[in-house]
Amino acid sequence: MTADLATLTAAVEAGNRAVAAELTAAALEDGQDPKAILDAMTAAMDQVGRRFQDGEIFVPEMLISARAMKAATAILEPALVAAGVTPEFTAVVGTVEGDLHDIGKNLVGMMWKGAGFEVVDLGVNVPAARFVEAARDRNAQIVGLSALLTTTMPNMRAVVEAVRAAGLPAKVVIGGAPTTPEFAAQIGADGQAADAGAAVDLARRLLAG
Ligand code: B1M
Repeated sequence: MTADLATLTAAVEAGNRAVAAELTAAALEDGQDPKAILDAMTAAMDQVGRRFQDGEIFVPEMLISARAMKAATAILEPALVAAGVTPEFTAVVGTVEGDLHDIGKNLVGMMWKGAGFEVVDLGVNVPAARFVEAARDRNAQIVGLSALLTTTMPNMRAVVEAVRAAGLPAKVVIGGAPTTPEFAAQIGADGQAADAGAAVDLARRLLAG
């Protein structure tokens, strides 16, 4: 198989897991730069995020692309580590205390990984103190909170307050069906994203200063 990076981008975007993995292995065998291989996959996920935001594709397609990227990055990871390519930013993500919904949160985590962030996924039902502990331990630049229930939304405020009280510099991003930009402003979060593609744009915008 020819290790053409444009074909790799297309395979990840189409969610063709086997081809994406094979092309990644072939590109490494050809001696191509691991960072260039990663950039080819990230370009695919950028496009997936845009198409999702534009309503051209839906959750299943996005999940399939994210899984193709996951399979390919697993092959690439040892080469990235050996080449000293480390993610520029770390994001801690979780569903807030009392809330067990994780599909949207997982998508956001996958898309952030696709954007080249290191993602520390704390899972569901995460208390404020756990977000603070992980953000501090991992020197995270972003803390991402998900909530799907109107009854658990107030727990987002507790996390924002705990992150600020701990003096952490991380930007706090919230999301989930019942959240709004107005609610984010009310609780002192740095922003709200309506979907996983928007979460990538928002994080990049906040990290750019
Ligand atoms: Co639940 N549930 N559920 N549920 N559930 C909803 C949310 C509900 C709207 C259904 C309804 O009544 N129509 C309703 C909430 C009503 C409300 O509060 N306004 C509800 C309820 C009431 C409940 C229970 C209380 C039911 C009960 O037990 N009586 C219970 C609560 C349990 C708990 O959490 N403590 C419950 C349980 C469950 C299941 C366990 C059965 C299951 C969750 C399984 C799982 O997640 N592993 C479940 C499901 C599947 C749903 C629905 C049907 C689907 C949610 C979903 O995964 N959507 C949901 C109804 C619905 O949304 N149509 C419902 C797909 C997902 C991709 O979208 O999560 O919105 P979403 O994520 C999007 C965006 O919101 C955004 O990006 C994602 C991708 O674009 N986003 C972020 C999400 N997090 C983000 C974070 C960001 C940025 C963007 O930055 C960090």
